[in-house]
Amino acid sequence: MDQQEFPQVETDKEDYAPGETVTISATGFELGSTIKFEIEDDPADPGDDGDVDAYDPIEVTDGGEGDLDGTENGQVVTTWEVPTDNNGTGLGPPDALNATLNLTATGTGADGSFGTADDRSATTTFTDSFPQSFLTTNNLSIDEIQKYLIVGLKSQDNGDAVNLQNGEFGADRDV
Ligand SMILES: [Ca+2]
Ligand SMILES: [Ca+2]
Ligand SMILES: [Ca+2]
Ligand SMILES: [Ca+2]
Repeated sequence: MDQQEFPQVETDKEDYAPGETVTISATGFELGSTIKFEIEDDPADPGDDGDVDAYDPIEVTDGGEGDLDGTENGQVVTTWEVPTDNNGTGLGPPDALNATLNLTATGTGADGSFGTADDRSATTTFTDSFPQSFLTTNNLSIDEIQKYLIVGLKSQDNGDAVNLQNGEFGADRDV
């Protein structure tokens, strides 16, 4: 490795809820290289939908458009939104709900190409849980949690509820 930093990838939190934004940082990669971020459900823990989902890869060049740190420094910062539905249908249990997700960042290395000997990669994991705070602070039952997904808080204590069994939006619901 000579003087180079060891490549690493990390997320800003360990656990997220559906619809949350994951901020991803990859560091210690070759200056100006392109990094591909691949996210998929862990086959051993694919979530409530039962599918091992693989999500669209994200490719960002260090210092290029989409690199949120805006400079060529061997680090790429990007974001990924946790799914709110199943397989893009707009319905059903979110793809990653209660799953463990594996995140792999692969850098092209100095040659600018994937699939060659100087590629380098790093991995990490994170999870997508139903927010525990809903359970504890709102005194909801597990039955209710399994039946409804609260997709957005409109105010301090009110949100839209989706019935996970038929995919319909319910009326505004106190949560
Ligand atoms: Ca950068
Ligand atoms: Ca899944
Ligand atoms: Ca799915
Ligand atoms: Ca390469």
